[in-house]
Amino acid sequence: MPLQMLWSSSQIEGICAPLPGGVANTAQSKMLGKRKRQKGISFFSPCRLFIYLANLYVYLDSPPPEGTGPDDTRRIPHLLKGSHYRLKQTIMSQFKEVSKQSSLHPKPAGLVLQYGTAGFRTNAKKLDHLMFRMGLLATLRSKKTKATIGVMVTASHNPEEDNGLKLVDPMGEMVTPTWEVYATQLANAEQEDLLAALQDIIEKEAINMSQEANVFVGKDTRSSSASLSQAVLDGVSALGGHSKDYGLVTTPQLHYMVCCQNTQCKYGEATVEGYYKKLCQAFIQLTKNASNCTDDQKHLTVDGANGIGALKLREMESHLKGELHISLFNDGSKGKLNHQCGADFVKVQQKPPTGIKMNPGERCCSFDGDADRIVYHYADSEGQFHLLDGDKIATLISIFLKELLAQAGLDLEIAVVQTAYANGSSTNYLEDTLKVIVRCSKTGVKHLHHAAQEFDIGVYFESNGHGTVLFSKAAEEKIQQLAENSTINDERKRAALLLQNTVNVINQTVGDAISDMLLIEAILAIKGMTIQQWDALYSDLPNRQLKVKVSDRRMIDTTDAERRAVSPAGLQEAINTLVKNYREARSFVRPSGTEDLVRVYAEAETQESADALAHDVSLVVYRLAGGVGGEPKPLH
Ligand code: NG1
Ligand code: ZN
Repeated sequence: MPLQMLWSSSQIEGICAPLPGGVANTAQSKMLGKRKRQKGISFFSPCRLFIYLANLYVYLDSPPPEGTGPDDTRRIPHLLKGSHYRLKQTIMSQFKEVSKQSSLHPKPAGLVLQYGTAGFRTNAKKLDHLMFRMGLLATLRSKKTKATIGVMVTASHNPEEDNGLKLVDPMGEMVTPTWEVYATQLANAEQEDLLAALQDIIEKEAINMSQEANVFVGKDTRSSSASLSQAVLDGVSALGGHSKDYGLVTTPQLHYMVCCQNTQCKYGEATVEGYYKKLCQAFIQLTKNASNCTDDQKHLTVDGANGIGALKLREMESHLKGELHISLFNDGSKGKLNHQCGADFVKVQQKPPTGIKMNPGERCCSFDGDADRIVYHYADSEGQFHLLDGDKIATLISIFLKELLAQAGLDLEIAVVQTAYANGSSTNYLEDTLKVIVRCSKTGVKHLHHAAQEFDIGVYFESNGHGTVLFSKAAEEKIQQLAENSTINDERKRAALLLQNTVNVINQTVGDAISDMLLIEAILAIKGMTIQQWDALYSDLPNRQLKVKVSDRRMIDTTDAERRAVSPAGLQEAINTLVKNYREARSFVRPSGTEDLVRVYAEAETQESADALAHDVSLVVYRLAGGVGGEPKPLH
């Protein structure tokens, strides 16, 4: 029997029970040595051990029994070469269950899916097998990390007919990139190769299959989410994992639960009630510093995108104790999810959501379909629409934090992480006026989150409104110590307490529309600032985002945080030439990670120029990167 596996101590812990008849493999007996002998385990003679191993080797090395089809569980032992006998028994019974259950969640032959910028996303009808398999993968990830893992069933801002899935790692962050690759492999393994694909991951990651597994599952309000989340639960139970079904929750709420669970509730209580309590208490503490706030200023109109965020906001309202008056529209009672409303619609179309009543000058915000994004907006007295996107949110939060750090006398480094989509004016304002460090990362919150972790305080936001603030452990401790220090003056004390409550109101696991909304509302109240004053911090450069359909979007490869294209040949040079035709202009292209298309971004001094440049660049992409369908048409 090939003993190619090097046993890690955790694996040994998992399998240290003796084999039938007291057999232990040689590697194991050496490593366990004295400890096992003390427990009185008898060993076979070397000769009998050799015969036993030789028989096992022959058994495992023989071809699968004749006449067994791909789904026949009699093939399973042949996938398990090299594993320990006892462990093999465990895996065999689990694999039998997987094989049985997976036939109830068959993969449509030939379907290929990819774990993209924010998990899997496509038409809900194609996702049953994927959900089951991600239940399996989450169970393996939980065994590997010895922690609770999260699975969220949602397609965020996509149309109602779509669905998708995001995997959540132990601290509530997005799953690590190596496992995104496993997710894609497992999703695409044809039905007959599923067990081999599973075995491959188990071996590569040296997973101890007798380790307990725990998976938290949540879902959004899509009609397909109920059966799809059941498929995830089936996957978890097929591999013997434990699951907790949180039912309808926002994506950030599920991230929060996972983090609470794995920090033994240090981050908070792992219940929806616990989430409301923690955030609302911090909000109320913050707004105590806004004693002059009128009822008008406490009023906010919310566009719930007809999604889960609306439902959860209703649940939370009583915890706010009248400190925020919410008028909720697009609450899902009649409109369609994300249709003509929600953060993505408002940001991309640059217009107000439908289904909402807005008076001139009134503060309004829009959530996306799973409530991990938020943008603010208002109409002025002339009826002109104004959008305050993720860049403006990051700016407001950075100003607030910078002022508090100065008042508290705390020397903590603060940085803002953006993507290439950040409006040029916001970057200039942050660097030149506010004088904070600005970093540009690749699109997708996992990249921003990672970059923000390098600073004492990392404020990260995508322009589309997905973002949060991260405080390093050291920064949190300094803030905590200062807040508890009784010898400092009132100004420092007040600032320290405000910082402490800011840490508590923010969901540090991931961008969270509800938590961001509470922080923004508190900042505006404390500073006595109107939405118009906030908007006037800087003026956005006019910009335009377009989409181009191509035969294979992977043809486009980028570098420099996606700001320059390195392939196809000639594309970047062509973009550079076009940009020179406009003032204050910038443009870049990148393949989308959530849709099968290429995104084009352009900004310039005027809206006409931004639109014209975006169109010019779309044409170049169409011509050089294998555009499909008709040529892009000019916007005007
Ligand atoms: P893609 O499709 O990769 O551009 C979009 C957003 C991202 C991110 C993800 C996940 C833009 C330009 N892109 O990604 O920022 O939020 O969806 O939701 O908004
Ligand atoms: Zn979302």
